[in-house]
Amino acid sequence: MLKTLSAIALLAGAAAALSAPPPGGADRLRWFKEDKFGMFIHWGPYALLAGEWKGRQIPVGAEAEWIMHRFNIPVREYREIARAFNPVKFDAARWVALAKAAGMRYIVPTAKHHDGFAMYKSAASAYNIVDGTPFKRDPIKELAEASRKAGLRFGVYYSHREDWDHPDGFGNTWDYPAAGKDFERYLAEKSLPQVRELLTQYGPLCLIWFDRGLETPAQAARFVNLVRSLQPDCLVNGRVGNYSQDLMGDYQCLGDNGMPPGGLDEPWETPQTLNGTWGYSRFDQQWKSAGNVIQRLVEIVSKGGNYLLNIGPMADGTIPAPTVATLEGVGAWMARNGESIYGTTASPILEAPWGRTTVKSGKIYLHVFHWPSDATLRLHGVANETKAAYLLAEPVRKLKVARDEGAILVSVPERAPDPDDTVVVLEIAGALRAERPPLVQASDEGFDLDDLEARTEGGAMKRFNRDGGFHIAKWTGPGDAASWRLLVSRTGPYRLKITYAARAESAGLKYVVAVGTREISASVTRTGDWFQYATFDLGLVTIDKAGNYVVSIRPAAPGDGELMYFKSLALEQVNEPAADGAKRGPR
Ligand code: H79
Repeated sequence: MLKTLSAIALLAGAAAALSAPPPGGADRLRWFKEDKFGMFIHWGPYALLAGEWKGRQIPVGAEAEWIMHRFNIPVREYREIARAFNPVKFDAARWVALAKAAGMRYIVPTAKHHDGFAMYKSAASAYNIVDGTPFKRDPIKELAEASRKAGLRFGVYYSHREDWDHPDGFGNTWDYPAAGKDFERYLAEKSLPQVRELLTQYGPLCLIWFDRGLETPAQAARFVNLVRSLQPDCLVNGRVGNYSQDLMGDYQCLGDNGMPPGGLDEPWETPQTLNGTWGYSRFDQQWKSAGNVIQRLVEIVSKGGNYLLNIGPMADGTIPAPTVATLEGVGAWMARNGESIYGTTASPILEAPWGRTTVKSGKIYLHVFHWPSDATLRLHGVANETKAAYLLAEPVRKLKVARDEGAILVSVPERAPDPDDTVVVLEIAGALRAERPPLVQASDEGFDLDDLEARTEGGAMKRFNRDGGFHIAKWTGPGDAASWRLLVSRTGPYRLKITYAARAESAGLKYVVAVGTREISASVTRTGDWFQYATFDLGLVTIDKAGNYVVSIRPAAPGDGELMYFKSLALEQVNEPAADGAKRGPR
C-alpha cells in the first residue's frame, strides 16, 4: 500500500514537473518573435570528408553530415578523421559579420552533432576539438564571444539522443549492437553533462536546439528542467521531446526544410538548408539564390514563423563562396526592407497573386514577388481606411491609393524596383480588420474545412506537431472557436463528418458545430493517443437556401481539458432523389 502511494506521489510529481508553467521570463519568447531570422551552422569532422569516404559519395541532396552513419564508418576510423580537424582559416568574427550583414539576429552552431564529436572544450568527453585535435581552440567559445561583440544572440545545437561515438548513444549499431546499449548511461555520462557545460561555459544562450526527440516525456523533462534551472531565459526548441506527443519546449520546430501550408498561431521556426545538405559537401552545388531565400523568409514570416537558415562551412574554416554571395544578397535586401520582417506577426491576409503580406501595428507590408503588368496592386479583404502608401525603400514618394469593389488599389511604378521582392507599405487606420473571402463551392462538390482556411478565436490555435501535422487545438471554452465562411450554391442535405484526435481526458467533452443558425451538439470520443485521428459522422444538415454561411466549432461549456486536436470538417452533399424522382447524375 505504502509502495503504491509513493508511486502515485512520484507520478503526480512527474506530471506536475511536465505541466507546470515554465519559470523564468514569461517573456522568454519576446526576442524570438522580434528577431525572425537566424543563422544555423553545421560544422564538424564530417566537413573533412566533404561528402566522400573511400570513393563512396553522398548523393547530391542528401545529408553529408550523416556520412559516418550512411557508410557505417567504424568509430576507430572516424576518430582518426576527426583527429585531423584543423580549421586554421576559422575566423569567428568573420562568420558573425556575415550573419549580421545578412540581417540575421541569432547564431546557432552545432556544439555536438550526431557523430558525437564536441566542437568545444568538454570535460565530459575528451572526444572534442580542444583536447582531440591540433587546432586546440574552442570555436563555440569564439563564436559566442564574437556574437556578443557584434550584438547578435547566441545559441547552440546539441544532438542529445543520437551519438554514434558513445557505445550507449542512439544510432550506431555497426560498432555497438542495440541489444547491448544502456541509453540511460549515455544520458547520465555524456548528454546531460555536456548540456550542463554548454549552459555554464558560454554566457547566456538564447536557445538550445535539440534534435531527434527523446522517447519518453520523463527523459525530455530532464533536459528541459536542466535548461530552466541554469538559464531560465534560454529557449528550448520543440525537438527536445517525443514527436508523437504534445509540444515540450518553448516553440514548435518544423521538420527539416519544413514549410506550413498556412499561418500558425503558436511560435514556430523552420530550419532550412542553402543547398541540399547541412554539413559541407563538395558535390552539392545546388545553391539557392538570394531571391529564393528572400521570398522564403517573407513566406515564413507571413505565416508567423522564424527562419533558421543553415551554412555548412568547409573543414579549413572557409565559408563556401556561393553561401557568402547569397547571404550578402539577402543582406542588401534586408538593409532596405528589414522593417517589414522584424517584429511582424502572422498575416491574416491570404496570399495574393502578386505575393504575400506581413503585418505590424498600423502597417501592412505588401511583398511584391510578381510585379503587376498594369502597375496596380490589388489587396482584397482589408476593411481599414488607408492613410498612406509608399515603397519601403523610398518612403518620401507617396503612392496613389483608391478603392474598387472592396479592394484597395495601389498605383505603383511601371517596373519592379526590386525583382526579388519590392515592399510596398500601406499605413492603415486602427487595428487591422482583415476578412478572408468565403470559400466558394465548386459545382457538385461539398466542402472540406481544415486549419488552412479557418479563422481561430480566443484560445483556439492553429498548431503543428511533427507526428500530427497541422491541426487546431488549445480550445477549452465557448470563446475558443474555429470558423469558416462559405458561399453555398447547392441546396439540400449535407452529411457532416469531423476528423480529430482525442486522448482519454477529452472523452465526453461537449462541443457545438454550427452551420448558419443550425446547431449540432456532439461529444468527443477518445481516438487513442495524441495524434491518432479518426472520423465521426455528425449526421445531416439541410441547407435550404443558397448563399453565405458561417460554419463554426466550439466547446459547449468551459472546461480544463483541450477539446480535441481538430483536423477537418467535411460537408458532403448527399445524393437524394430529385423532386421528379429521377436520380442526380453520378458524382
Ligand atoms: O542536423 C540536421 C540533420 O542532420 C538532422 N536535422 C538537421 C537540422 C537530422 N537528423 N535526422 N534527420 C535529419 C533525418 C535524416 C534522415 C536521413 Fe538517412 C539521413 C536520410 C538519409 C540520411 C536515415 C538515415 C535514413 C537513411 C539514413
